[in-house]
Amino acid sequence: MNMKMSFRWYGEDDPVSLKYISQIPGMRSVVSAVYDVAPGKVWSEESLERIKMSCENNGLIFDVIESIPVHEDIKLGKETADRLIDVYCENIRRCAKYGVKCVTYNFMPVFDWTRTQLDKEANDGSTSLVMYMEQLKGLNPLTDDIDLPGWDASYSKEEIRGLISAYSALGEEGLWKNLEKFLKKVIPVAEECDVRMAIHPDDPPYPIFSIPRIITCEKNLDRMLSIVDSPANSLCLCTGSLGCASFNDIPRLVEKYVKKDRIAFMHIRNVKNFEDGSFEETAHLSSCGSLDVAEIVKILAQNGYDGYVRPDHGRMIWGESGKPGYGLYDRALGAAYINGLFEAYEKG
Ligand code: CS2
Ligand code: MN
Repeated sequence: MNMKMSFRWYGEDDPVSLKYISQIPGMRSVVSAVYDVAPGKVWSEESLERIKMSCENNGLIFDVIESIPVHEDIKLGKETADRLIDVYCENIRRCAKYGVKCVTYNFMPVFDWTRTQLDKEANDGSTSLVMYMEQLKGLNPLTDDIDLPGWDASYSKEEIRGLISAYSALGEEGLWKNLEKFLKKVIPVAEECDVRMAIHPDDPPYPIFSIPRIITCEKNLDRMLSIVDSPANSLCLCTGSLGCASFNDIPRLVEKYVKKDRIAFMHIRNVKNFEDGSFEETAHLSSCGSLDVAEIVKILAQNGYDGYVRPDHGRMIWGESGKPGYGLYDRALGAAYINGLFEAYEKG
C-alpha cells in the first residue's frame, strides 16, 4: 500500500504498549511527541533517541510528531514570539535528526479540542466523546466557573479569563497575522530538514466563546496554504474535526487537497452530526456516522496518496479503560477497516 498507516502513542505512560500497537496488521509508524516538556522549551535529544529506539525495538518507525505545541505567546504575537519561534525551529531540526518526516501542530487559541462529555454511553454500552450544544449554550467562561473536558487544566481560572480576553481583542485577523509570521519562519526550516508541517484543523471548526478560530473551512484552508506555497506547508486533514460542521464537505476537500499534494497526514474518524450542531464520535465505519469514510479513502487511494494516515479517536469498547478517544481496541478496528478500504481501492 502507498499510504503509511500509523498509530498515536503517548509514550511510556500510555496504557497501550508499543508491542500491542505492533500487533495491529499493517502498522508502520508511531505518532508521538516529547510530552513532558512545556511549550516553548527545547526537547532533549536523549528523549527523541529513546522514543526512536523503543519504536525500533518493536519493529515500528518513529517518523511522525503530534504535536510540537505552539506557545500561546506566538499565537498572541507577544514580544517573546521571535525567540519562541526560534525554539520551535530548533525542535523541528532535532526531530528531523531522529528520523521525523512529519510534524503535526495546531493554531487553536488556549484550548485544543472542545467536548461537553468524554464518556457518553451509547445503546450498545460503548462510550465516546460528544459535544451537545444544549450543554454548551449559556456558558460564559468570563463569568462562569467552567471546566470542560479537554481544556488545559494547568491554567488557573484567572489565567484562562485573561487569555480569552486577549484573544477576543486580537480577533481573527490578528491571529492570521501571527500565523503568517510563524509560517514564514518555520516552513523554510522544515524544507531544509525535509519535514512536512501538518496543521490540524480547529476542533470544532468555529469560534467558541468569542475565541477566534481560523483553520476551519475551505476558504481559510486555501488562505493558510497560500501563505507559503510549499509541500512543507501542508494539512493534517482531520475528517472528524472539519466534518462535524455541515459547511465542510469532507470528500470534496480531500479530493481538492490531495490533488494539490497538500495533505501530509490524514486523521480518519467518523462523527454523527445533529441538526443543532451537536455531534457524537462514532465507530469508523461509514454507516455508523455522518461521514462517508469509504468515499474519503477511495479518493485518497485513487489519487495515489502516499502520506501518513491514522485512525483518529475511537470509542471505549470491550471493557477497556484509558485515555478518552485513545484506547487500543476501537482504534485497532479503525486501522483494520481503513487498511481494508485502501487495499480494495488501490487494487481497483
Ligand atoms: C487530536 C488533536 O485528539 C485529538 O483531537 O486530533 O488533539 C491533535 O493532536 C492536535 O490538535 C494537533 O495539534
Ligand atoms: Mn484529529
